[in-house]
Amino acid sequence: MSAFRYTHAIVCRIPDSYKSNALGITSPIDLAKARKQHESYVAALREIGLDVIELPADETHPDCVFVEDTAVVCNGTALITRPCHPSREKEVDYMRTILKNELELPVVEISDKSATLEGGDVLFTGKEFFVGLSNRTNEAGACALASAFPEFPCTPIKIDNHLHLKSMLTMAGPDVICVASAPEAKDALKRIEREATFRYQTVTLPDTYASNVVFANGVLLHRSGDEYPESAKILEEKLSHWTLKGMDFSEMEKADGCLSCCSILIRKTRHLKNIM
Ligand code: CIR
Repeated sequence: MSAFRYTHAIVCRIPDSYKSNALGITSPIDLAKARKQHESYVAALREIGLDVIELPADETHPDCVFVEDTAVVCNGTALITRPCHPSREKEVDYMRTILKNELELPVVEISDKSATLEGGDVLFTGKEFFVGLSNRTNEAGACALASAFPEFPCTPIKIDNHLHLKSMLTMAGPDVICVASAPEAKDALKRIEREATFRYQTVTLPDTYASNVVFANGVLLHRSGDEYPESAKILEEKLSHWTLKGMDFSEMEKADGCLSCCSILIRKTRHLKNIM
């Protein structure tokens, strides 16, 4: 079964505090527009067949909409991360409860107190992990990821000038990496290609934020042609075998967020218990 087939998604609604207190705001956020864009994103996740768990907005955590950073879920196990920024540290508490109690997933914690790890730095290709060593994720965090998922190769990739590894490259399908054309993204890709256990094709996009896509259940969610026409056109030309769905996400981008940041995708398998 493809690694990109999912049954559930976890998202979190946008609190009022997002408008002024999210980290890294680059220009004024239109909160109503942000919520509309987020609602369309959630609707798109439902359309592709996911059971979406929507967490309530948490005013004490202005960045709580960026759930991806709080846990890495793969192969039926959830690793609770250790976000680097103090204002985000406690976002994991609620996520842990949902993963454990609602989704009944085995949860792994990081015991090394020096470790920092954010989900935005974790790229899972379906066969192996790459983990960005960034301002948010350190080597101890990368080691914690490797020990939580020993069944997959896990390779650290040093990144420069971007928030996370997935701020400049993501999976656009099985074995296809969608990468930005910015020099730092090309450098990161070179490191990936040099160290990878498997081989990948690439699609290069001129717009860095457009390189963050979500591929799930045969559908590619990407930044809309209204926002990034050149990048959308390239995706339409090169990946027309998938169902493509363009999304506006300008108001998340203003706080350095992108499409993948706003969900944790999960494949929950049904176990047959006590059949004897
Ligand atoms: C932050 O700086 O932590 C948030 N404003 C943006 C986090 C984006 N998350 C992600 O790319 N996975």
